[in-house]
Amino acid sequence: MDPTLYVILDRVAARGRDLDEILAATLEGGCRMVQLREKEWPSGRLLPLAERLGGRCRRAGVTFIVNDRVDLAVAVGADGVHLGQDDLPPRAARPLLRPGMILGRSTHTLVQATRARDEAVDYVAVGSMFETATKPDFELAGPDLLRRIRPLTPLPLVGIGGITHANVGDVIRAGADGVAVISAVCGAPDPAAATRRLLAAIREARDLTARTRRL
Ligand code: TZP
Ligand code: MG
Repeated sequence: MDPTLYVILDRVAARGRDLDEILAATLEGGCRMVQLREKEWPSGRLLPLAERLGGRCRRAGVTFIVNDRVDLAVAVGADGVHLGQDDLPPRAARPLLRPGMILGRSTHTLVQATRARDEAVDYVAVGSMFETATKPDFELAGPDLLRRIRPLTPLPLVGIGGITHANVGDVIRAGADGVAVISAVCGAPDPAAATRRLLAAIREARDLTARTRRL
């Protein structure tokens, strides 16, 4: 699992554009971890799309995660599932997963992040980093929450919410191992170029953080 740039494919955010094409473009741009997020379609309709996108990720050696739906993640042989605070708690979901499957958890507070750590999840998403139109009921946490969670766990921390190439540095400098984005890639006119630009900004922030630490 390399969560440096974790691209979430969301049909609504893609506004009618084909998710297969966006996936191909973001893989071309260098993304190594992908999530399928579908809030409306019933499982039967979603299954073929999840199989197709998951198959493409598998062939590329890229981690493929399904949002919300443990059953679908298992059914399509995904690498893992991502669960929010209103989904199955990790202690209920873990026994349903195949051994070795990744379980990610969304958190918005220090208490939730501490609980996720104690529930043996594999990575913790922290958000929302900034204001976002993608999730109208977002809770604004800011990079400062991530900075406060950082010393509490060695688990990979992934910032999420309103992240663009212009502000991603703030999230990395706060201690994130990576960032998850929806609109910055799914809504971009050129998703491959957007992926490359985000990765370049992440690398720059990491280099700067490493240099600062050595001083
Ligand atoms: N969880 C917290 S903020 C958010 C989710 C799913 C939305 C992220 O979307 P975007 O477009 O990258 O702001
Ligand atoms: Mg959810």
